[in-house]
Amino acid sequence: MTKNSYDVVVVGAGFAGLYMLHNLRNRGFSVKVFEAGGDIGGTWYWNRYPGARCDVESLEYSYQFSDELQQEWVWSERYATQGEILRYAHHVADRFDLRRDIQFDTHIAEMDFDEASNSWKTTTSDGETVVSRFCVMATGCLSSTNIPSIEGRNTFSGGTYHTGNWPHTEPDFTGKKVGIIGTGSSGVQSIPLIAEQAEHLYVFQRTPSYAIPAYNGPYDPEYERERKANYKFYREEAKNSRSGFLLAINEDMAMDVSDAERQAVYEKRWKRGGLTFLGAFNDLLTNKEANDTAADFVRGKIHDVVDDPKIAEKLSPQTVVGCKRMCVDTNYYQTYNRENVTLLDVSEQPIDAITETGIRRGGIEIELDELVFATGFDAMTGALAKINIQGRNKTTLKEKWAEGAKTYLGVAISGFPNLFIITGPGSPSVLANMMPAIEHHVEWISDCINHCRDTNCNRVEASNDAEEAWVAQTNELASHTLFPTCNSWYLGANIPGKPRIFMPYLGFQRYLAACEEIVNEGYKGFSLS
Ligand code: NA7
Repeated sequence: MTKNSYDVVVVGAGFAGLYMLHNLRNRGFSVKVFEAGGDIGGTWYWNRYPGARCDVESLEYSYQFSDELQQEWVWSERYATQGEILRYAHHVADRFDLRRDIQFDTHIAEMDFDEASNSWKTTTSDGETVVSRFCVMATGCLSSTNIPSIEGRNTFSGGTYHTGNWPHTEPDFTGKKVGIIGTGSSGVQSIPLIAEQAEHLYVFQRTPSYAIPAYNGPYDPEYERERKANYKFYREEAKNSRSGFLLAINEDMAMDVSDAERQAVYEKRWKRGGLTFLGAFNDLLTNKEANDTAADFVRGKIHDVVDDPKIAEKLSPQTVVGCKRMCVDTNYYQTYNRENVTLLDVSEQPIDAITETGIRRGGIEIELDELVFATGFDAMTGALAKINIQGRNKTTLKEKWAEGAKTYLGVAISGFPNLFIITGPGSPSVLANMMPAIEHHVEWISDCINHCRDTNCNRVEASNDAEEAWVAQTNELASHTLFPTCNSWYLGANIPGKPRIFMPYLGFQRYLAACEEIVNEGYKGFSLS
């Protein structure tokens, strides 16, 4: 084997890439990982904005492949900060000696499949090439930042930031007039902290989000001890759930109980905090009438917190709860009671332009020193689309996905043999708990590569029919829910011109069962040759 030849090339050194490397290396494969960032961590390397935290509880948003690891690591809070999660990633990399196979600060420009040798040639933007039988794309599903093409966006002379590409030297907003565009999870998390620093914060909101209080705080040692003592049980419970984490979904239907009972259930969930609110009733995401009751409840809470009823009204979403990912907040709505915070509704009065000195809206210029884009990502496909990936017959992935992203199981693409994606479109990852989804994909892919080695196969490829059936099933499952009713990034609707296709597969447990069945039936839907 030459120096530039490997069994597997992995692109990305976030949690997916790190575990992929570890798992494949343990099985004796030679692996090379390329990472665009200067260090490990992926999402948690880039998203360093004030208030960045995970919205899944720390004891669940963590690896389970090593019991020693899950026992030894101590999480300080219910919802860990970006910094703590990154420290955890570093601990994992050190513990399993992962860095020696990772090349940092390296963008991948091209990947070409050679049909004669059944191998991939990967080319970096510096022109370095490596050859491998297999490639695994661990490029993340929320990693390609979206900056909207607002007129004059490059003319602003102050500091500009995107929450998903936050500078490593923390900006100081003290005494500054700051504008922030976007009120999704990143906006909701950062707005309260930026408001504490800034002289004045202007929030440009297009669509309000539903936010549920986190009630974050240090873990109770007894709670942590019990969870860790029974980790196996809790992890299994999560795998057997719809979402891959413990939402404690109530089996009752919302409209089958009295109004008073329903309110009491919502109240209890609200006090518990976090995404478990969505588990208040079994049919919240399938029955509009049921969903309306939850929406009314949250709107009522917003009005309770926000002093000015007009601002409360503007902050109150009219969309389906949970249709876009709910935000988990700390003092978000309370922030609008501050005198130094102004909410500007850009659905009512759009931004005309970004200028050298601020933002012009309705002919009036709002002067700003700093401008923050909390405008999200070209989700699930963006990072892959940036690489010129050429499969069989020189077809590029961009061409293949021109009408919408299609995969088989969210891990393989017809026409792109020996290439795997972790948490790709068609996988349940973004509507589930990302960590167990990543671990599952990694293990499934690694098993498949291993199976290929054991059976002397050189090429593994998803069939077009299997892929079409998977896409149809993904959309069919979504069509029985309220998910397709809003302009979410799940549908690609946040990016102008992006083809609309519902990308996440609904149902974590169902997905795991499908993947297992496909293997048991001899990798049904794949050709192994
Ligand atoms: P999101 O959830 O995609 O939020 C992006 C926000 O930016 C959202 O409020 C958008 O409004 C807003 N946006 C985007 N383009 C514009 C323009 N042109 N004008 C005004 N407002 C705009 O991204 P996040 O980073 O907050 O969260 C991503 C995920 O990370 C989240 O789902 C969690 O899983 C963690 P819109 O709703 O499109 O009207």
